[in-house]
Amino acid sequence: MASSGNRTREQHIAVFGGSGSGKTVLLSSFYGATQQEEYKQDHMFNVVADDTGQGTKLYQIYLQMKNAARTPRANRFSATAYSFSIKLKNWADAKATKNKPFDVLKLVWHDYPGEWFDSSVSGAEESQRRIDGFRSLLSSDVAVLLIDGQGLVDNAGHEERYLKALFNMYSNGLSSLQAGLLKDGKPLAKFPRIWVLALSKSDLLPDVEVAGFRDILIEKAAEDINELRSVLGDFAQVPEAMSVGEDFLLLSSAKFESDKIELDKRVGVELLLPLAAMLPFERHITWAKNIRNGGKVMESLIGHAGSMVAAAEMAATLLNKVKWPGPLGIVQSVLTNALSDGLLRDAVNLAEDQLKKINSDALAKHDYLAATLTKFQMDLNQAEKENIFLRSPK
Ligand SMILES: Nc1nc2c(ncn2[C@@H]2O[C@H](COP(=O)(O)OP(=O)(O)OP(=O)(O)O)[C@@H](O)[C@H]2O)c(=O)[nH]1
Ligand SMILES: [Mg+2]
Repeated sequence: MASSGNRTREQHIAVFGGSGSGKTVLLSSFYGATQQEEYKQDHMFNVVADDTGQGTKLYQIYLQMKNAARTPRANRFSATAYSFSIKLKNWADAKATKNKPFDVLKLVWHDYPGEWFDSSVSGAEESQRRIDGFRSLLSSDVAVLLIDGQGLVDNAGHEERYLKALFNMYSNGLSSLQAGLLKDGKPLAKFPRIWVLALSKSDLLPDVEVAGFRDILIEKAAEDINELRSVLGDFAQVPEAMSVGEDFLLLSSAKFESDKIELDKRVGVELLLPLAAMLPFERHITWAKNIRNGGKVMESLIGHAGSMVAAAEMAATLLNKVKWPGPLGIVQSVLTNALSDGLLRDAVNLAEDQLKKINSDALAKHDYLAATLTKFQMDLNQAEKENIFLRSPK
């Protein structure tokens, strides 16, 4: 996450799922779509893979699916991070972004091999490799836990069989890594604090809306989700500042048929960028408010993770209200002022028409950053209306 002095805002997203649950296809579907002309025309930014070789490989997977109905091979024991720059089309127009705390957005996507959860670890070396791989995920802001639609279809009527096994796999897998990840058992300041539950391959369950998906999970696996929440809570400082299993999402990377894969029939894939960019911001403001009211110190969040600073920066960027005090501004005081101003809360509670207005004003001023961020909020709101996304009510 960026702080003052650094013009880049990086959001990390980690995608977890058992082997074959659709992680690699999802990543390729996400990236491949951004490389299409239509996408470039429809958006105020281009998505560019920072590592050209990685980008080429991902795009190849996309094209092979699209043109030859070929699916990717399973990842074997290697966790990989993919870094994408979200390049605003007027990035060269320095005037438009000069008063912004940041002007470059990056999305770092961590693809974690499902096998690491599925199979028990054999040997010290592999165990260490798994811990190292996991450590790189710890910088993520948002974790997406995939629930495989195929698993629900295969266990129709007895979904608990699949769900219990899945959540236990996550809980046990994480528990077993705990000793290796925590130094002297001390909880971490930086840890993914938002764990979204996502139904992958939702095209296999065409009648299930996001609320129905949530209901299946709660009805059949509430205890197991609570257990996972408690395991995750042991990893992080200020565990009150976490949302585990409060947000739900439907995903489908493509429509898979016997002889073709239709990559333009997708659900939820385009939401991952807005989700990674906006959810941490929104949630941190809620936590800050609640934890302050509880008389607790936010310092651990502010000091170590810089998340509140990031939230204040985001609010300033969105609302276009505050003049940012320059690269090495007194972040703490800006933050305090912003909070007492109610500015942060304003920024997350923008009504639809306010959002639209800020969005069109920003566009008129060629402030593509504010326009993009407001569009992200609008996309999330729209997804809620379309019953593919359910945001934590908190
Ligand atoms: N119907 C449907 N099938 C999908 C979808 N995404 C993936 N699949 C199927 O699931 C298979 C596995 O997907 P992958 O993305 O390779 O799975 P993974 O999670 O990366 O698996 P590992 O690499 O082993 O961890 C694909 O080969 C497709 O057949 C989807 O959105 N809808
Ligand atoms: Mg894979």
